[in-house]
Amino acid sequence: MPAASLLPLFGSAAGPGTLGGPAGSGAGGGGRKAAGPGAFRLTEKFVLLLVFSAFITLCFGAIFFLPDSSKLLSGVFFHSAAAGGPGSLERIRADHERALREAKETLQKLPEEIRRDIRQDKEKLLQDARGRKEAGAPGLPQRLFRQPVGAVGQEPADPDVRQRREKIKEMMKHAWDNYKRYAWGLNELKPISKQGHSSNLFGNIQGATIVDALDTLYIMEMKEEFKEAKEWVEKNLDFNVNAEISVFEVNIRFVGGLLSAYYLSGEEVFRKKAVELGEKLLPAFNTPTGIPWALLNIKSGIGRNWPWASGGSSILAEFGTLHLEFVHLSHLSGNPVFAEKVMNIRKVLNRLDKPEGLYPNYLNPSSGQWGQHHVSIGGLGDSFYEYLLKAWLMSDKTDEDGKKMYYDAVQAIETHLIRKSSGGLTYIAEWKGGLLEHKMGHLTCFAGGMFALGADGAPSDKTGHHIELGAEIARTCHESYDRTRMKLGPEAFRFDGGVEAIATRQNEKYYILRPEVIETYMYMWRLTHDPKYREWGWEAVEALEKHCRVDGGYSGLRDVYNNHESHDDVQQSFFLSETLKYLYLLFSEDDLLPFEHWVFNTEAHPLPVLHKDDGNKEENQK
Ligand code: DMJ
Repeated sequence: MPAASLLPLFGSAAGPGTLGGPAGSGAGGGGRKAAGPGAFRLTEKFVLLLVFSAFITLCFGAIFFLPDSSKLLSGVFFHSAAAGGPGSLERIRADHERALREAKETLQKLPEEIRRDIRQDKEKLLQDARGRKEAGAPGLPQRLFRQPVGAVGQEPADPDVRQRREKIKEMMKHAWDNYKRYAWGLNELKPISKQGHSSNLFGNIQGATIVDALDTLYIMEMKEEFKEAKEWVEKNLDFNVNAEISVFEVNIRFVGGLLSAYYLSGEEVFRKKAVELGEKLLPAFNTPTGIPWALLNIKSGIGRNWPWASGGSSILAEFGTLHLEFVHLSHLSGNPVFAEKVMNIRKVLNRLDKPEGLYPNYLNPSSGQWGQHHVSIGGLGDSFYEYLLKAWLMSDKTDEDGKKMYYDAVQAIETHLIRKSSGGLTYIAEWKGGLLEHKMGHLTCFAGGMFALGADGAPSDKTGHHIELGAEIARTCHESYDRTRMKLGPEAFRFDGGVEAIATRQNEKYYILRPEVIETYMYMWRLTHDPKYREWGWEAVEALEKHCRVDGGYSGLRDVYNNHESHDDVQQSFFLSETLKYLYLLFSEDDLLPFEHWVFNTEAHPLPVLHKDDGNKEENQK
């Protein structure tokens, strides 16, 4: 309210005649008292009135500039029951007196007693915070947990197989114990220098190995370890950090790991953390097309793409590998937004023309146009294809769109990318603007398992063919291992210049404990029960033990063709989540995480199939 409009009010309430009263009798001053108020001339009265009203205006105006003036005004001018009512003055006095009393008491205490009180107050605050955490995330619907079929399996009947499986469990223990000893709470372990290792993929989110390993610990029945991992998640896994993260990596390892841990154990903390993290990832989709950014600051919500990615593009294998986790986030939170975001990615892709029916690895999230025409079933492309197939399987085979996209893509891959070497090895080349590069990455080896897994839904005359394709890729990838000195495969191998399944460039000779070849053995074993896949898996176990195992855990190798190990000193978190899990499953019975009830995300985190007769129809069709 403007101060000027208040002046007449004061004028009429006090009246010029009363102005001099109190002033003359008390606080006025000097000569005025002697002269008396009645002695003022009209001009003096007017000047006095002016000065006084200016003073009142000033005081009143100042109220509006005091901090939190609204509260002050409501207290001073707008007395109401809500603001405290007539009793509020007494309450303020009582509060004031209590504070004084407490201060006096504190001053009388010994320093040790004061310290103890502070400690107790701190502890209480922590307990309250923990209590709030356990109460569940606000807004999460109540959910009755039913453990999906196959979260635990039977012991292998064959004693040799049992023994081999035990050995793999011992490897997990060695990897875990050393991580715990030297890098607990950090992202990964440096097994040679025996300290933590951090990669910038997770910003300063911590504990990648713990979250990635949770479900492996669970299925291996390492109960104590699972319990300590769960406690760490409860107390320390914190997403309220100022961190720029890779949306893809955080999704497949952290969201995927937490979802699996929830579905296996039923522990609410994992559901709550998964949804909390999923919400943090949502701003990545704020682009003109809804194709998410690769990198996101989870505090500011600002995203961007890798500076090296063709003209500011997002990467196919990154934005195409969110689907399974995001559908489950909607399922567990009751919030459709997650599924909507990934369904929109599908829509954008379906609207685009594809060169020769192939999906280039780069897509600009602003223009919605493809970047460089580079197609690969290995790095930058791989898990996009995997998630099309698995989205269909996870939907209990109701996601027809995912199914069509997958089988159409495989058709184009077969026509344009799959070739046979003169020595008879089938491989998947890379495509660059129509020209083939006859190179296959270790990452591409996952495709053997994918083709075999998808065989069942392939057009009727193609089922056997897809299984066969899986078997051929498995054989080629096994050759890439067998043709090295250390019997572990290189990062990439070539089929040109007179070589087959061999790395020719120094910077492609490393092995970083990757799982893809073993993953394909596991699928091939489950789907064919051909014993050679277990034998090949066991060869890999022996090689890992001989060349990668060190006192402080497991390390990658710089050159698998060398006579002597040169360790890279990193125990990747996916060694615990994928490599060891797939090995363990290879030597388990088929009733552990059976394919009819579970699909594995690209980091080997099992997610349950949303069966339509369990009332999941809507989830599958979002
Ligand atoms: C894992 O993080 C995932 O499998 C991803 O899809 C590809 N690369 C690594 C393991 O090699």
